Amino acid sequence: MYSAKMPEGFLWGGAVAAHQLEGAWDVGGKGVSVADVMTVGSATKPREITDGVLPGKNYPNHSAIDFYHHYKEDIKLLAGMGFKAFRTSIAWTRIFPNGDDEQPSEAGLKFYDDLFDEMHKYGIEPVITLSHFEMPFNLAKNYGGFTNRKTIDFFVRFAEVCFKRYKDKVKYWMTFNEIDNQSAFNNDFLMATNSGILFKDGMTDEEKEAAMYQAAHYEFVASALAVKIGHKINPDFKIGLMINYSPVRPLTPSSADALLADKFEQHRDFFSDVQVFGEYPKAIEAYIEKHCYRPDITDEDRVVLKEGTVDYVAFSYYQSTTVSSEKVDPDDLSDLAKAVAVNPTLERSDWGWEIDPVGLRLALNHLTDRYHLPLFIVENGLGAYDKVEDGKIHDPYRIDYLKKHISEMEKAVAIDGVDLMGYLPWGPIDLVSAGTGQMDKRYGFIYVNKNDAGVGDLSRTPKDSYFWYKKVIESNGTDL
Ligand code: P53
Repeated sequence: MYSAKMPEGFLWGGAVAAHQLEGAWDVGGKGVSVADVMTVGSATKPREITDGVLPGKNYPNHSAIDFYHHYKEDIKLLAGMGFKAFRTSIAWTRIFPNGDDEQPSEAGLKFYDDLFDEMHKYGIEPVITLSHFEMPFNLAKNYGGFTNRKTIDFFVRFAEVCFKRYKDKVKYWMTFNEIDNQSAFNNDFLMATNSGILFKDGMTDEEKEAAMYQAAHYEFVASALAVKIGHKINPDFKIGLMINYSPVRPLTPSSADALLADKFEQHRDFFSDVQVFGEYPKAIEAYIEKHCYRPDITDEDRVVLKEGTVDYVAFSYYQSTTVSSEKVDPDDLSDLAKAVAVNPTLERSDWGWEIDPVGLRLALNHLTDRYHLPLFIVENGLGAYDKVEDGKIHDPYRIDYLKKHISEMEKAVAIDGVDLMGYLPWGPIDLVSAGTGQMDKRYGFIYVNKNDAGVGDLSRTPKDSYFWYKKVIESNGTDL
């Protein structure tokens, strides 16, 4: 298997999000977030988004793996693999419980002070997402989330408080996690997690798409303002965007499929285009115009977008996307999901996610060619069922997946010259799945004893992959 030494200072580590592991959902004055009103689902059953926290429902994020009370033990275990960096998010509702509060909560700020100190004790660099699927529920329910211009101010206030408080503890920031997920504007889960939009029954697809373009625009402005303020607070900050990147390819060699693949990619890349170039791509301006969506975009907004462009491009990579024009006209991209086809050359995980290591090399090349900025892989991995046998967890499938992806990543760096900041695979310690709310969809190097029903003593056990990944880091990527 191909391997190459990564550059000096390469950030090996892992990535999580506050709401998926902290638990303690109402401790220290924390408010209710959109993640707190999502029930448990499964590979086939979507999570339900309830109107507030209702009795008798199973909300897995409420307790998660109780990282809030176990973080010292957990950071120590991660440090045992030689982690150089650890990505997590700051739960917005620990700092501003309702989102529109005048003053931040000291208890929330203190928790992250302690967490970052603990990481620095082991030489682990924090990589921090400001908004990772956990907007205050109050902003979603009573303000319409990011469809409301006021939410820009609430987010910017939150960002500014965090930048000021942690200016000497955190250098690497990201504004919005996977901001491009909402391109699937008729998916209730993705709209709630990205933008705090809770659709009312009976809304048409056109109304949903219009809401998405408006929310995305306000997020771009909020992100650009945060970048500007952050750089003033500490000029050494590196503030990035974050997308869920999936290289798109045609199912057949037909020109219709090729055109569709390009159009599909345009509709997803536009989220990163705006944050890197500080302006909307022509194709999207034309699309919005043609569909008469007319989002509120002011001249002043356009100046802000230009002034607040990002320092680097962070992305998650799980799978590539294959599209077919059989059911979709490339001039009518109102339902991107309908264009997606099964790629017959790839295997799939138990949750139907296609496994495509070479897709990661393609992603690194595409993003470098398009943006000419440093890249950062801040998620990658395989969600899988694990079995405990005699107290041990043998997970060769996870090692195999990661090994192949790291090898392709190393080709992109060593052969293709990609400027890559680091590799932070998803969920180094088992946590609650975002998509399904399950515990049994596991990504971790560290097993956490808790199942989908919420049963287990929360004990932590290193899996075989733990010792394998330690070797990879120790050898700076040469010993796969
Ligand atoms: P889970 C959808 C598509 C791709 C990535 O996902 C996604 C989602 C939302 O589920 O989420 C990212 O847990 C996200 C993480 C999430 C991870 O991928 O559904 O940034 O919060 O946990 C894996 O298996």
